[in-house]
Amino acid sequence: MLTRIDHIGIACFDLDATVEFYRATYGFEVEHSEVNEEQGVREAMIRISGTDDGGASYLQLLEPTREDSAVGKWLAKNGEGVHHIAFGTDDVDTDSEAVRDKGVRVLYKEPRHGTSGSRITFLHPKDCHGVLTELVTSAPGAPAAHDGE
Ligand code: CMX
Ligand code: CO
Repeated sequence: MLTRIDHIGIACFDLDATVEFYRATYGFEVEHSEVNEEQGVREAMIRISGTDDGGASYLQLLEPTREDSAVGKWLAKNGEGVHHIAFGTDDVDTDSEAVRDKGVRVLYKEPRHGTSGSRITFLHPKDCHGVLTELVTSAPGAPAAHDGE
């Protein structure tokens, strides 16, 4: 079951400058950052709040590591801005199959590696009224998908 907004993905040209904007303007701090080579991103997770199911909501700031990545291509076309939304679930396998059965294109046959050992998949934006939609399940034992390290 999809229980929360896990994060909103925001594409940016300069991760450090964007992190600094969120810190200086709102006081938000980075909880976790990493490079995900498969996705072609350098990313920083900014925690916004906890939720009643033990998870949390984040902004996922994304800087491309290569021009031909999903975020690199999107930035070249659109400039900076909101790139995707991610719903949190405790069972991304079941939920992505259920969505697939409803005729929505799920981009990966099996969920792939996401932030902090989470498992992620994406739904095609053209089947979701223009919104690239991610489904994410936290790593086992993690209270939230993106516990700081
Ligand atoms: N939001 C809404 N629409 C989008 C979009 C986005 N983020 N990205 C692409 N589109 C639209 C394009 O505007 C285009 O529409 P038009 O044909 O009307 O112009 C159409 O989808 C095809 O776009 P494209 O530029 O040709 O790009 P591709 O088809 O090569 O790739 C997609 C699109 C969604 C398949 C690809 O971005 C993808 O695989 N995304 C999933 C992976 C990802 O985004 N990883 C980064 C985040 C990692 C993380 O969250 O951890
Ligand atoms: Co994401």
